[in-house]
Amino acid sequence: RRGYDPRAIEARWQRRWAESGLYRTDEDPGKPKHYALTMLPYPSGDLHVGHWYAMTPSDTRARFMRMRGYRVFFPIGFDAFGLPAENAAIKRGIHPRDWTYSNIERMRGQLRQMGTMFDFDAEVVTCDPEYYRWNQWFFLKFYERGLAYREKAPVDWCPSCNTTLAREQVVGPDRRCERCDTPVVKRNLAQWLFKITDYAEELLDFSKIDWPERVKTLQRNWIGRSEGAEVEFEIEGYGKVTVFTTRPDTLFGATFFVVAPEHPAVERITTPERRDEVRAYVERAARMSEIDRTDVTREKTGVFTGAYATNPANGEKIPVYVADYVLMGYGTGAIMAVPAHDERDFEFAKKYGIEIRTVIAPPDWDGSPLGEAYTGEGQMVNSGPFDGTPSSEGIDKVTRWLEERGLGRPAVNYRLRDWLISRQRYWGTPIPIVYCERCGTVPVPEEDLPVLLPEDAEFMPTGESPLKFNDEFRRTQCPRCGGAAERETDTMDTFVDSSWYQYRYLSPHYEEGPFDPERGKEWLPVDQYTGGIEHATMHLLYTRFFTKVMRDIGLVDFDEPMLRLFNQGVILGPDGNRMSKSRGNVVNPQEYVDRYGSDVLRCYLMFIGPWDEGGPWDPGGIEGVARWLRRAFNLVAGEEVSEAEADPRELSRRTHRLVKRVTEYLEGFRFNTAIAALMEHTNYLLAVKGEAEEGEWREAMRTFLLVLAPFAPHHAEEMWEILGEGYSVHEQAWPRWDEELVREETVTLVVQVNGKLRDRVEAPAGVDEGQARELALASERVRAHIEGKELRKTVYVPGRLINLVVS
Ligand code: ANZ
Ligand code: ZN
Repeated sequence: RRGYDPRAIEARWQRRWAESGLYRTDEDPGKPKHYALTMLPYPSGDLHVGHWYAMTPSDTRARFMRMRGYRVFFPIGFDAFGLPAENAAIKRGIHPRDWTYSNIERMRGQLRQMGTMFDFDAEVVTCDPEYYRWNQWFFLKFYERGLAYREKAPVDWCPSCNTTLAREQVVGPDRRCERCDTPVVKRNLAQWLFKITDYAEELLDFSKIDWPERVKTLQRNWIGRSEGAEVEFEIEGYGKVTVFTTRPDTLFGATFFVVAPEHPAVERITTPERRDEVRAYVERAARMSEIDRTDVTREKTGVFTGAYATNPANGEKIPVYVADYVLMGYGTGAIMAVPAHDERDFEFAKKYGIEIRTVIAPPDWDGSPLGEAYTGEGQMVNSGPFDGTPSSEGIDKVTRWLEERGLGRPAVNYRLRDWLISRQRYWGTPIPIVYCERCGTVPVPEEDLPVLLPEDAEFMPTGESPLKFNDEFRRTQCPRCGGAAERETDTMDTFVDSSWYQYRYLSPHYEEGPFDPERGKEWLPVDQYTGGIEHATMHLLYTRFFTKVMRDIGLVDFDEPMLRLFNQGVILGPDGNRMSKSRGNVVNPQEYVDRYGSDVLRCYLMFIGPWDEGGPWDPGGIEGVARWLRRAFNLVAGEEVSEAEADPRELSRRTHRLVKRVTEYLEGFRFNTAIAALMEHTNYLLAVKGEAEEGEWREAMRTFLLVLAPFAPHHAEEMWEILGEGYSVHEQAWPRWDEELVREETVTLVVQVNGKLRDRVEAPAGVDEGQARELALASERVRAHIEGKELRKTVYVPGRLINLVVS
């Protein structure tokens, strides 16, 4: 018999599992497939407890599916491009490639220590040319279909560091530069974008996926669909300017007109005497963030352009303002302002003395001026031929009326913007485009991919792409005419990499396409995805978009990348805050792995609370879990028996009940209750150890180890071997249970006080002494006999009788 040394046990099994290829993906076509995917980590240096929290429950679930008879694909990889590598290069003079690959090397070892069933043969590293080549290939496919285009677009710019910033470098509610704390401004640069807006409507359809309501709501709001109308207003001496409105029923109440500071009409409509003021205002607005501009609590500001627009409904001339609360990126960048029925317009009109004309009467309106904007429904008034029409009908009626006169049309508007993928960064995928003086923008031919990222680059931030300063990279020949040309020097947003990595896992070295279609038929789509909710509106939206484009290209024949999604919560540091490197409250898993082993850490993380809620890290809690596994181990190896009384005849029933519970909990991702059930069962087993009939005991132990295996894979394997069951517990079928046996049966307990029968109570089968005592003490009749006396002891005959000895 071996002693209990979890670290030695774990090291030994990890070696054996690797040698025997236990976790090589099962390709048995006779089994149903299950593709389990956990979000791939960024190779930041060391795995932290957050990685363990995300990955090990996913592993438990994948193991469970495997035992239930599925062939399971459970891969892992590294999301390896991105800023931290470049920042390390700037700070410490290490090449981003060296920094990244050495981190990956270290994290690979740490991943193996987790005791997961990851198939490491499927590993993908997104900064490998054999991976990013396919980012470039996708770019070309998008470009062919008009889904990749170049446009001047505003980017975040730090005026002090003199560089554009990636989204994650802009921090805090007031949007400051991560490095120097300077407020970020917008700057117009020519940028590549992916046309995700073409798929806005389809992305709102969640009918084919089983995803958490929270994620769907976040995506729905992010896409932000609004129905309404486009209406054309004539601006004197300029021409037509279109507005988007959700309230065409209020058209007669439009008493002024507003264009965004960036609106192309601004320069031309502004009268000479207003020019200086307007220009100064436009410049000020350019320095502000969008968040500030849309902050509803901020005082509204604007300037009159000197121009007038004609309200197409009543021919009135209304003043045109420039105001920063109107954004260029939404709708058309111009609005008809209806102060009586829009809060922002109301505030603006009050401030600048503009008429506030009620056109929708509130239910009990007496005709007097409104004290605040009325945004509800009501009857149309002051609206010419529409007077008396309920506003809900007015929306359609006014739209049709405008359409008949060629002044407007129904319109749908989305908040969603196209996905800006250009980064003025080194450590990313080069965009496969060449600019030729004669031929213009020329895509790199497919057969010339990959466009390799060159080794040497200047990392110091200058505001320009580092690749711009690498002549060898930049200067090239035009693939079309052979003349001198220049390469695009921006790289791609790393969210491109993670938009399709689940496909690459299937055949990481495949050279004919992004993935082997034969493998795709075997495994796609992903059946179960797990990861954090913080990715709801970026990664999880982008990967849906990519899959729809892949479908339209003919690469896949389904619409959604991941059928089911489960979001884990966050684990909090000892200070109660979200664990993060910047807060300095991270817990290093290594310390705990060294002390207790992986199984204890895995089980502890699953035990701390419902997985979708996360929970606080409590070092005391991990002790308890360590004790549990040690006691469980003693079931097969140690001397330990429990003092507690329990009924050995309940062994079979309780075993079946355990199987049923753990199965149901695992189906629902309720790892914490599953572990609680395993703990309770362990206590029971210890209490009846040595009392049960041998064959029955062995059967019960086998079953216990089978259901323990997904949670504590090393312990279960070791105990399985000690039990003499061979190798490996992880290749066994998940046990079944007998419904008949698990039905909560009750027994009748005889309750005595000092040996005299006083009552009979109903109790669940398998009731233990503590529960029996509680039930007995709850009985009125029993209490009448012990009142004022002291309970000396109880005598318990399991499932039959309890005697309260009092004096
Ligand atoms: C007239 C009007 C009257 C409006 C009224 C509202 C109430 P959602 O629902 O978010 O789509 N709007 C349009 N484009 C804008 C822009 N670029 N910047 C700021 N505001 C803009 O909002 C649509 C409404 O927001 C539009 O309907 C427009 O104001 C405003 F009683 O038009 B409304
Ligand atoms: Zn050319």
